[in-house]
Amino acid sequence: MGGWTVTKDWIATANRLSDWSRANVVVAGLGVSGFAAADGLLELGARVTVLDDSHAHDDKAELLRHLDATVITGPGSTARLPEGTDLVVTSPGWRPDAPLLHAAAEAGVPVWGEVELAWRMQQPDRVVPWLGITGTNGKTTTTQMLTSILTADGYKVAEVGNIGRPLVEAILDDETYDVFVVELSSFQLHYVHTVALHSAAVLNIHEDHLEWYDGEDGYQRYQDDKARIYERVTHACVYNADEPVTERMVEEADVTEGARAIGFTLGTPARSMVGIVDDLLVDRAFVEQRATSALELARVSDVQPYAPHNVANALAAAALARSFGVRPQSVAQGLRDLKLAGHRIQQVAEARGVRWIDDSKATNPHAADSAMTAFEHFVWIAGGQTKGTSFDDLVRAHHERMRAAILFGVDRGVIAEALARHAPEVPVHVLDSSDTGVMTEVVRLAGELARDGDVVLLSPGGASLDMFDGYAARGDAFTAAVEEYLKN
Ligand code: UMA
Repeated sequence: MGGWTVTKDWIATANRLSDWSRANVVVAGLGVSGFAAADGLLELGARVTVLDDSHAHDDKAELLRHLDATVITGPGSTARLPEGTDLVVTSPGWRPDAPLLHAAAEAGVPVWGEVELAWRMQQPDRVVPWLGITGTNGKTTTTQMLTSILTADGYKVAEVGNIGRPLVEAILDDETYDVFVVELSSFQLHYVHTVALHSAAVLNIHEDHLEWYDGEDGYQRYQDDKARIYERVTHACVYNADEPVTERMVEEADVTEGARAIGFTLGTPARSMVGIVDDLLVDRAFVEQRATSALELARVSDVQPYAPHNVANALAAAALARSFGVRPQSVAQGLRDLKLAGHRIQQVAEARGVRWIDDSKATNPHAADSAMTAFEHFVWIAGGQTKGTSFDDLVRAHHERMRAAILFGVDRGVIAEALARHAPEVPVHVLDSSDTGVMTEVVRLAGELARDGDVVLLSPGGASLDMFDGYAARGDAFTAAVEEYLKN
């Protein structure tokens, strides 16, 4: 046996063909991405130690132990970095100042995310192009739109990343894919170093996740992480022409030579953009004579559910698809075929002149803003974990059409204060119970407050984990309560 050791240079270029047998790799977290990362590293032949502060995933721990990983779980397990660690692969939810990651940084040990690991793990003879999407809101919808468009064009697509399926899992899959559609969160992008996407889009940038990005420069660091998606892009950097900050990100990115900047806009597109002309989505970026011609991609009415922000999402998806060579008619087909997952401005009932809308997926004020823009008069149901965000702009923009507000969940006070400041005329009902059954009371109150022609809008503006297992569970609780209420 040769006497070589794992060096930083080795890690900087390590890939699937490298000899991983001497690499001591710590996987931080045993959630969805941690499990996939550990599985992938074991497949590479690395010496794997997995650490997690909770016992929540002890079933997975057992599985990995059978595959020869060392797994330590429970409180205190992640307090220090094991001696001799060459590389840490972290889960996205871990902040860089978590003691383990801080210790790695102090010791000069590289920290990758699961996305970076997946990039290195690709088969050199079947490298699959990645089309990436980030932004504060609309990531999941746009990811689904793009998947549907590519599928309509005949491609075999893996939909991966923040949307729920780890990239490493798709890399290890026996199936071969033509293309990966990757939803990327700012957390994931923070821990990416060499990934070079075929094309990438930043949809929009608004305050979110200030619990991860705390401190005075937190919002700037959030934006900086989002901008990392454009680094090394080989074909197209898609930006939101209606949000100049995203264009600046492209200008400042170190892209691969030949990569183009492509804008999307809800207005008439200039050259090298996609946008709207009359009631059509048109392409002035991927056409032969860009100076003069515009190519029809779809009708605005092909976008579902219809709302201006969804048309913007569709344009971004179309730009990414076109950068990959998708035929124009497949854009319309893909948008029409799309069946969006629930809880996004989803009508769950209409009775006695009132429409009941579940927008539980709105976990920050900007997402709630999109929903409110779509309705004339509404009773607003809000609450949950507000993550340090401000509701002032949201309330200022919409209070005149707000019939009443019903607040619940851990940060109800934050929203109540914004309403008191900017909308003292709006009746506000604050429910203090933290029992999930509070939804019954929320719906009963909303039913009493709504007038003929109103919408009752659950668009919480906060995350759901204070009371529910996720935004879907919160939306389901709402729907169940509405159905029960309407029976009476
Ligand atoms: N843990 C510790 N110590 C810490 C922090 C966490 O031990 O200091 C452990 C936890 O006990 C837990 C594990 O780490 O067992 C959790 O890791 P994680 O929070 O990174 O979650 P995963 O299960 O790996 O899921 C992640 C994404 N989660 C987050 O970014 C918070 C999922 O996005 C993603 O679908 C999945 O990887 C696959 O890529 C979810 C999400 O909420 C949907 N994303 C945020 C959003 O969309 O707003 C960014």
